[in-house]
Amino acid sequence: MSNTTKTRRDFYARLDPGSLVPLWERMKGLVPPEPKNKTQAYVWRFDEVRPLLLEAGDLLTAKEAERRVLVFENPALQGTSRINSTLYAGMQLILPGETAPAHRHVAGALRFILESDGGYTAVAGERADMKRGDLVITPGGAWHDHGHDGEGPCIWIDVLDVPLVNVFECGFSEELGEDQQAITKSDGHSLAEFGSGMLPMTPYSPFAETSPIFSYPYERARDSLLSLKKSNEPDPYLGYALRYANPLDGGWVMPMISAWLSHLPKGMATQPYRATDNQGLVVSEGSVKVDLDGQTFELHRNDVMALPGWKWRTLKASEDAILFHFSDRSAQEKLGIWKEQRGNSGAAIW
Ligand code: 1HN
Repeated sequence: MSNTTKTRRDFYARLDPGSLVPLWERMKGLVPPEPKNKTQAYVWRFDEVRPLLLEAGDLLTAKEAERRVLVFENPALQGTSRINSTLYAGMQLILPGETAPAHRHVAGALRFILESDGGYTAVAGERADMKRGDLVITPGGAWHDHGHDGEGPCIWIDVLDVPLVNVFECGFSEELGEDQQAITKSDGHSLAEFGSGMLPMTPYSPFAETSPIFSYPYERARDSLLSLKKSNEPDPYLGYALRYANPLDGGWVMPMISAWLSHLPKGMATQPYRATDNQGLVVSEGSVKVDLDGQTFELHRNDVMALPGWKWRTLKASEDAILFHFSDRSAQEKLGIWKEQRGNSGAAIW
């Protein structure tokens, strides 16, 4: 060790007891020249996760568990309950006759339904059926419980902004003390009031920054997405894509989580693209090959993938594919820090 190094080390050691550190030893880590995302690209295969989730169904009831979920924990983020750097995601099961009791918390949730015949969720006094492909929103602070009066397992993907809420250390939660909240609105109320291209005469926003629509039915979303093909060319970087929107401001459905659907016709390959948002992907229909910084992943129906931000990616559809995407883009945009690059020809990012 040179004399200078030793003198500096000695100096740093004297700073330590006073809770001081020299910025010049830390600066590059604080403001890296480009994003260094900790998230590992990773795929959870439905064929592997589903049997384990059903086994959990034999082990304990939904009520015992409060929420019977296998958490998608990114292998690079062990112990943090995160699928990527900023979002929580997991796969939930309820069985016929079960209820997941009513509670509420500051974190907001979205659910993408994989398998359901008679499952439903109740949000703020309104019941919404859960059908395959539906997007169901639980705004932060809203009472919610799940139930099932149909047949077979009801399985869905939950995505919550829990890690972001916890960065701010501003989380509250509360149990209602009842299995199910009182239903005060008719089924389909939020969709009728806010989701048919019309809005209430007197403006109001029942859930602050979150969309007032609880359920975006797959049938409608899918029809719209596939109808684009009749008149439009696909976006070369995204394929055919439509995002779930908050009808009150045209923004994303939730303040901290973005969600969109894309369709890649069989054989379509997207051009290199990267963006700073931390993403997740669920294959709703078909199969797709994802190339991420030279690593290839083959995904099939109901498989879930964690995609770190700012890595070059291309997607190729092995067969007609419909994909559900979620990310923290909404939060990044609100904070003014989201960036994307379309094509790796060295376009400026500033
Ligand atoms: C939650 O409330 C649900 O309501 C699912 O279904 C997953 C993960 C962490 C915290 C709250 C649900 C959750 C959760």
